[in-house]
Amino acid sequence: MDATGTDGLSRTDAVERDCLFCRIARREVHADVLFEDDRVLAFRDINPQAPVHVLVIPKRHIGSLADLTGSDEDLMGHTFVVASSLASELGVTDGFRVVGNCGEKAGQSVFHIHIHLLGGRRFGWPPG
Ligand code: DGP
Repeated sequence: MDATGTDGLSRTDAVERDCLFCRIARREVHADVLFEDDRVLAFRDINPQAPVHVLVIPKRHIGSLADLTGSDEDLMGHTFVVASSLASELGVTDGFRVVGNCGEKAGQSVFHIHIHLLGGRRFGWPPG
């Protein structure tokens, strides 16, 4: 059990209340949702970097890839399978990229774990 703040919420509850992607998962913030089930949500990125740019998130709050533990294996496996299915549905299986930015130094700006599904154009390597 973590500490309770002056608002009576635990630190974890306060993080989940304020987290942008938790708020999208609760449908408090609008997003163009392409897929949803009990564990995962997929929606179009607000600032697309390719003709297809979808974010796939577990609904449960996990801050980043660095926070994963063995108990997240099924959930993250499912998240990748959803990304793969969406790549097929969106017609980009001839070439797509899945990206996970972990930490501010690697470009992570929203601290709720997500994978970017990018497709519909040619990609360079190495990434910037
Ligand atoms: P990253 O920088 O890897 O943490 O990716 C976060 C992505 O989230 C970034 O590509 C832009 C996207 N994003 C930020 N705010 C919103 C929002 O309110 N709605 C949607 N759909 N995407 C957002």
